[in-house]
This record gives sequence, structure tokens and C-alpha cells, in this order.
Amino acid sequence: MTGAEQLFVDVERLAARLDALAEIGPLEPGGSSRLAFTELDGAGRDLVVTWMRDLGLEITIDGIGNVIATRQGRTEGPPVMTGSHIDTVRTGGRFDGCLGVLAGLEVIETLMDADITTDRPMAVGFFSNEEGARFPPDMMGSLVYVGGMPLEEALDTVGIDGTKVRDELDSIGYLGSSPIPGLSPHAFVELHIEQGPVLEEGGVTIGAVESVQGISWTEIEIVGQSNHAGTTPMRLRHDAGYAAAAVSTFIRGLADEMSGDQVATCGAMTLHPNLVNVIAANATITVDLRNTDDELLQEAEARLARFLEKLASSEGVDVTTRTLARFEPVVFDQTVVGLVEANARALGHSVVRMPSGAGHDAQMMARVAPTGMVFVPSIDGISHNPEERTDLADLRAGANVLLRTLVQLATN
Ligand code: HGY
Ligand code: MN
Ligand code: MN
Repeated sequence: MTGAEQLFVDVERLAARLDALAEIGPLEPGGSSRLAFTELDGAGRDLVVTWMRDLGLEITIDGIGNVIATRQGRTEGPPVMTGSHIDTVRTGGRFDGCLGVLAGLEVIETLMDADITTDRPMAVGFFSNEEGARFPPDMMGSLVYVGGMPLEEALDTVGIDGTKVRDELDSIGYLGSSPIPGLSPHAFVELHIEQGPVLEEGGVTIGAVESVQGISWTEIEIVGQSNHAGTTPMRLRHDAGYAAAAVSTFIRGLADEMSGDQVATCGAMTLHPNLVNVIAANATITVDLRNTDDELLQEAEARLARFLEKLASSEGVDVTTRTLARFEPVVFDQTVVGLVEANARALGHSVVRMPSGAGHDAQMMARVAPTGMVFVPSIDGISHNPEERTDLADLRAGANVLLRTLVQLATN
């Protein structure tokens, strides 16, 4: 590929698009709130699709609302693909997912500006509902894209607010028709913020991501007995509120004891009737367990299950569990990881190989194509928080590594 080695992205143009997208569902001091398939998600989609159309890209929308925009190459065949997601958690930042989608668009526009056409077609996409926070599991869109979840099952999923994916997706106009499973790309590379402290603490600019850790999401329903907070002796209580708090305390102790890569989170907790003077009748909580080692993750899951059995009998409550997501650890393609690492070095950036603590669409694309990821630092390791920030210089570094890597993969 002549000339592409001299190409660099226009990071100001990339930053301007990140800012414009962040204005949809804005959250002080600089984040966004665009839960999957909400009107705000729809508005974000419309903006990105407009940018894709303005570049003359061929756009497909599939049955779960994944949007793929393709620029033809000099030869036919499967594209080299990049992308990520633009849905956010309820209190999200402006870079999580959006950086990968808009940097992909920036790479294509940079090639167009230089009048360079790659041998293979190049595509950039955004996958639906990567966060899974409203409609579990996470990475739903890319999981359906690769044939890992039946489309009808995904469309029938009921969210935390009682709505259904099919209805919400249709209401924002993205119930598309392009085939599922989607076209398997020649290769897939995703740029993403690290969302953790490793790069910043190590003073490293680029992460060449080798793997994604295993993820286990469980919803736990606890049914106790509401009663008077003042008159009910402690020995007669079946307190769902206490039981929920006990689960949260247990998983923290479990993670501390297992140490290593084990992490554990009770992110959602609701009590009913949630009143100061009523012993909670029932509680719903979620548990997010992750580990790079699947055997250890299974051990954590088994220990939680045993704890719940004991808690049910000691507190006299009913406990039922529902798996919301379960993904084994994923290892990325060593050739792609090597390209990311070599390109970071060639561009003069420090680079380290590392696992991903967060789930990503790339872990699903790895099922159908050689896949890798590029990480850039998160300031203070903060993410899933409107305070999420990444320096402009690091955005530029990550996007240039992505550009080089995609062009190499798209060159016969
Ligand atoms: O949960 C995750 O790791 C991702 O943010 N969906
Ligand atoms: Mn993400
Ligand atoms: Mn996220």
C-alpha cells in the first residue's frame, strides 16, 4: 500500500464528532446517557448514520439494529472491519464505544482525503446494545451478528423497565433487514478506551489487548416477609433487605479472598416497599463476577450459589437466580495483536500487551474473524461515569495505530 504509511488521522475532526455525539443525551461534566434503543440512542444512531452517508459509504442495518458502513476496495471479498458501540450506560462517558466507531469513520475519511483505496473493502460499524444495562446480555448486537444468540430471542428480551427489544428497536426505526449472521470480515480491530488504571499507572500510551476476561451476570430475587420495623423481634424477621445487603458483602469478601483478577459488583439493588419503617418484603439485586481464568470464575459462581442456599435457610427467605449473561474469556488473534504492538512502536508510542477487564464487541467478532483491540488510557482509570476522559494526544495515538493496522490488514 503506497502512501498509507505517511497517513495520520485528523484528531480535531475526530474530537469534533465525539463532542457532537456527546451532546445527544448530555450529562455534566462531559458524559452521555443513551441507553440502548431509547429515543436518545436513536438520535445518536441517526447522527452517525448521517456522517456515514455523507462519506458515501454503503450502509446495512440488520434485524437487531447493527449498522455496518462499507467502502469498496480495489478487490472484492470480505472487508476489514472496525467499530464498537454508541449506546451508553445510564451515567456514561463520551468515549466508551463512541471512540471506536468514530475513529473508524475517521480512518476511512483520512484514506478518502488522500485518495487511497485499500485492496480489501473497509467497513466501520456500531453494534446494538453493547452495554446490556437495559436489556441483558451485554454485547447483544454483536453476539447476534456472529450467530451466538438467535435474533428472535434477542428481540423478545424484556428490559429492566418491562419494555421489549423488538418494540423499542422498531420505535427508533432500526429494525433492519440485512442478513443475520452478518458477513464475517477478513479481520476486525476495535479501538477502545481502557476504562481502567493500568495504562495510566504504567505511563503507557497504547494497550495491545490480548484477551477479554470471563463475565458472569446474575439477577437474584429474594422474597421475605414485610413486617413492622418497630414491633417485629429480630428472631421473627425474614428481611429481604438484610439478605440483599448480605449478598453484596459476601461477594466483596469473596473477591478479596480470591484476589488476583477476581472482581465482583452488586450494581443494582431494589427493595420493596422501600420504606423506612417496613421490613423489606422482597429485593432484587444483580451480581457481576469476572475473572481472566474461567475455572476461577466458575469457583466464584459456585461459592455464591452455596452462600445463597445458606442465606435462604438462615433468614427464612426464598432466593431465585436468573443468569443475565455468561461469556467465557476470549483470546485475540496473535497476528493482529502483533500488528497493533508493532504499529504502536513504529509510531513512537509506548505499548504493553494486556487483558481487557471490560467486555467488548470484539470478543464476539473473535468468533468469526482474526480480531484484536487497541486501548488508550482512561484518565484516573474512570469510566461508566460522566467524568470519563482521555487526552487528545492519546486519542490521536490510538486512532493512528488503528489506521495503520487496518490498512495493513486491508492490503493484499
Ligand atoms: O459490561 C461491560 O464490560 C461492557 O461495558 N458492556
Ligand atoms: Mn464499551
Ligand atoms: Mn461500557
